[in-house]
Amino acid sequence: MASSKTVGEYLIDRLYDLGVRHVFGVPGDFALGFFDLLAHSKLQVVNTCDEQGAGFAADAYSRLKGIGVLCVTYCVGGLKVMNPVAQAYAEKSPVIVISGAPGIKERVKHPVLHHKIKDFDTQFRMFEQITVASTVLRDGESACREIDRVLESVLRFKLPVYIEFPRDVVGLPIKLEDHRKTLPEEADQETFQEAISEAVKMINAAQKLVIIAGIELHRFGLQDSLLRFVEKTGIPAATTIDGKSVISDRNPLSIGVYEGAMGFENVRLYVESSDCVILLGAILSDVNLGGFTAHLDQRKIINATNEKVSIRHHGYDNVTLRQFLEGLIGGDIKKRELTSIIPRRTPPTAFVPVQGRQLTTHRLFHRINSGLEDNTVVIAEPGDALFGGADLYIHGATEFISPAYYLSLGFAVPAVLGVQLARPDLRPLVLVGDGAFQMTGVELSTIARFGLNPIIIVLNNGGYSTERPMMDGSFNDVLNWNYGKITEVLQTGKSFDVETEDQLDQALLAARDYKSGFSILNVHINPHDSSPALHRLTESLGKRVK
Ligand SMILES: Cc1ncc(C[n+]2csc(CCOP(=O)(O)OP(=O)(O)O)c2C)c(N)n1
Ligand SMILES: [Mg+2]
Repeated sequence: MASSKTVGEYLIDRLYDLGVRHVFGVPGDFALGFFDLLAHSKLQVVNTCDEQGAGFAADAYSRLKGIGVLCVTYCVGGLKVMNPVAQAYAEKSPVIVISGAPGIKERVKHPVLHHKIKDFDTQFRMFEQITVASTVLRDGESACREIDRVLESVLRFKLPVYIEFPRDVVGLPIKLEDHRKTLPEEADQETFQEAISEAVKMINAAQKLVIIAGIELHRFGLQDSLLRFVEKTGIPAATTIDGKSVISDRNPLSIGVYEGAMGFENVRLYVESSDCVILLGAILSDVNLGGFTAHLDQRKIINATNEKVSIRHHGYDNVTLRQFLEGLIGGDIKKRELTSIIPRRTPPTAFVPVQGRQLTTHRLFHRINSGLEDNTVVIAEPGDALFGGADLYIHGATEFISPAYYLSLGFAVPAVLGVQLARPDLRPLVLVGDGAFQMTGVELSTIARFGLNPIIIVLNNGGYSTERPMMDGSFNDVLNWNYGKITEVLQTGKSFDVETEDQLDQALLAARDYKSGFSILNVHINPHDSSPALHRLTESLGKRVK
C-alpha cells in the first residue's frame, strides 16, 4: 500500500514504538536530512562532542532502556563508532546504528566523493562484521521490509544492527507492508519440556545449589523473573561481574560477585563446592572467571543462555533464556531453607574519616560503598575503578553499569548521557581512571549542556596503574591534569581536590547536596596502590605459583 509517510518518518515511528526517546550522534552532510527530521520528531537528538562518546552513550542507554540509537555520518563518523558498537556486540547491548551515506543516484558513475574510503559499500561491509543484521535502504519499495527485518533481529538477539540511509532515500514515500509477524524462534514444546524436566530432576536431587546470574538477564529484562525464581526455590544467587546488580545486594539470597580468585574467597568456596550450579545468561569469559582462576565442573552445571540450554553434557537448542527461566519457575522445585552456610552480603560499615590521613584506594571504596543511596547508579570504567567497583553493595537492580567483558576505556563519562536520559530518576556516580578520563572526558561538555548531574570521581594515579604490574614503562604515564579546572572551561559544575580521607568525605557530602549540575572530584592516589579486589587476585595467583 502506498502511503503519505516517508522512509525517514517510518523509521522514526518504529523507533518510538520500540520505546526509544533519544538518539545520540554527530551530524554531517550525508546525515543532515535525517537529523533535521529527527529534530522535528518525537525523539530528542543528543549531539555529543565526538562520535565515540555517542556510541558509548547509546550502549549505556540500551542497557537501561532496552534499545539505544546512534546516528552518524558516512565513514568519518561511522568508523569512529566501530569500537563502541563492537563493545555493544560483545556485551549483547542492542544498539541501532543509523549512518547517513551518499545518495543512491549519486553513486551511479562511481564519482570520487568526500568521506568515501574504497567503494561505496566499504563501511557497510565493515559493519557486517560487528552487527547481527544490516541493510542499505535503497528505495521506498523495499525500505519497510528491510527496516522491519533488521529491527526484528534487534529484538530477538539483543545485538547491534546497522541501517545505512542514503541521503536521497530519507524523503521518499514508503510502501507500507506488515512484516512484523515473525515471532522469535523458540524450541518446540517437546524439547522445552525435556529440558525443564531434566533440570528440575537435577535441582531436586542436589544438596547444595547456587545460581550464577549473568549479563543476558540484564539485557532481556529478566531481573524480576530471576527474583521470582530465587524466592520460590530459596537458591542463593551469585552474579558474574558483568551480571553484577541483576539482583539487589539487599536480597538475603544475593551472595555477591563470583569471579574466581578476584572475588571473595567465601563466595568462591561456596560456588565451587556446590553440587548443582545454575548458570543463567552468563558468558564464561576470562574476566568473569577471574582470569580463568574459577573452577566449574561441567558435570554439575545447568547452563542456560538465550541460544541454548546445556545440562551436564546434553544440549537443548533454541530454548531461550526467558522460556527456560519461566519453565523453571513453573516447575515442581522444592524450596530450600536459608541456612547459615550461605555467604550473606553485609551492608557496608560506616566510614569514619581520619583527619589528614592520605587516601588509599581501599579507603576510597569504603567511603563510596557506605555513601551509596537508593537512587545511585554506579558507572565503572575498566581499570581499578571496575576491580574496586565489583565489591560495592548495590541497592537496586541494574544499577551497576560497566563494560566488564570487552573492557573498552572511555565508556564511563559518555555513559552518563545514556544512563541519566534513560532513567532520570537515577543519579550516576562515575568511577573513572585518569587515563580513561583523558580519552572521552570531553563529553562532560554534553553532560553540562543537557543539564545532567552525575558525580564523577577521577582516580588520579598518574596513568595506567592496571598495566604497571604487568609491564611498566613511561608508556603507562599520562600528564597530570588539574581535572577540577574543567568547571572553569565549561563554566558550570563543582569541583573538589581530594588528597585525604576527610577531604573525600567533605567533597562527597557537598557533591551529594549540589544537584543542579555535575560534580568532579580529582582524587589523588599513589600510582602503586590498588583496590582490594586486585590485591586478592595477585595474592591468590602468587600463592598458586609458590
Ligand atoms: C580503549 C582502550 N585502550 C587501551 C586499553 C588497555 N588498558 C587497559 S587498563 C589501561 C589503563 C587505564 O588507566 P586508567 O584509566 O588511569 O585506570 P587505572 O589502570 O589507573 O586504574 C589500559 C590502557 C583498553 N582497555 N581500552
Ligand atoms: Mg590511572
